[in-house]
Amino acid sequence: MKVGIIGLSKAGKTTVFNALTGSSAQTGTYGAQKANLAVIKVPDERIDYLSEVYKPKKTTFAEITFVDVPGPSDANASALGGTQTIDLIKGVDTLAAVVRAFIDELTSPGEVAPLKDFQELESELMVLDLIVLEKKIERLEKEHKKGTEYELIKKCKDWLDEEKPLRLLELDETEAKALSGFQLLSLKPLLLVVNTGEDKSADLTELKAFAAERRVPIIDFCGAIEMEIAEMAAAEQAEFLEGLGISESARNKFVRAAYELSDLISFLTAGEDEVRAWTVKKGSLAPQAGGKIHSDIERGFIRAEVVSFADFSALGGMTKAKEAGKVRLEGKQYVVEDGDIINFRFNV
Ligand SMILES: Nc1nc2c(ncn2[C@@H]2O[C@H](COP(=O)(O)OP(=O)(O)OP(=O)(O)O)[C@@H](O)[C@H]2O)c(=O)[nH]1
Ligand SMILES: [Mg+2]
Repeated sequence: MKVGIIGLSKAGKTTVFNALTGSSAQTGTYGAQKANLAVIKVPDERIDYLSEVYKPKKTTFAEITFVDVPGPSDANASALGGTQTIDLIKGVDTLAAVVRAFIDELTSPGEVAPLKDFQELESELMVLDLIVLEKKIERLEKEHKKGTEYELIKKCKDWLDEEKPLRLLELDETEAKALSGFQLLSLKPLLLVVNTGEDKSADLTELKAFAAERRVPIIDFCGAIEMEIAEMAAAEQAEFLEGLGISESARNKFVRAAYELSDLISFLTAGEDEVRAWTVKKGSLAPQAGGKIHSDIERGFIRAEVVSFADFSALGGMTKAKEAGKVRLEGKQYVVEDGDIINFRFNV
């Protein structure tokens, strides 16, 4: 999964990027034109457990790539800056919108208005989509191609004209597929990250109500504090979080929300060579899931040997799980579930 961090100038995008990834990209660099990139391992206690059991040569966690887009070079410019920035966010699967709710006259002066900022950001995503769709409509009209694609694009344009993001438009599978090539921004899953500041004094009631209406999940944390914690060694991190009364790190909060939002689940493979987590869409069938590992598995799929992690850990390993009849043989129509430990049988 690739996540793009967007937000108005000085919202704390780079600070949040550091908090989520443990990077130390420079913050407060007004008008920096460089994007920051980092890959994190998705924390997964099931993988930790399986590694203890199998002692594999290699342990591989699922990964998330974060892109922190540069803020606009000019305070009056649009929130998302220039073409380069827009191209960067077109390539991501999920958007994380950072809004400023911290009050700090020195580092980020001006009114603290998280709802207004979020609305501004969202309008900008919608306007960018409108530009793309209008161009396409014009071309199709010129070529006299007023078929189903034209109708679909018209429907999207009308929706945007009512100032509603495309993610709220009901689309069937064929329509969603037809639109995927346009990389429409307001269609991407969007997660709202409220950068609360140290004292959490900003009122978020209106913002929360609006986000709920727009079906945008919210997480909130203080970017500055979480950034400092993310730079510490793991053992120290836990201690600091507890000391500050923070129940869960920003990274863990974020990962959970992003998986839920994007309808993603993990299945696991375990053996002496490697213990590994794989990310798939909820509802994936066993052969598709196997295809994540290798296209041969999908092509030559025979059966999947499946045991849930819950059964595996409760019974204490594969042998015990087999004895208890908890290892199932599943066919092509099996819908993979989160936490399934799978061994694929295939033949090519
Ligand atoms: N007090 C306080 N300051 C913060 C917090 N988060 C960010 N800042 C400060 O706000 C300023 C802007 O933060 P950045 O993370 O650079 O913001 P940005 O959105 O990446 O900025 P641009 O990329 O220039 O648009 C920096 O000086 C940060 O130190 C916070 O939670 N509390
Ligand atoms: Mg920045």
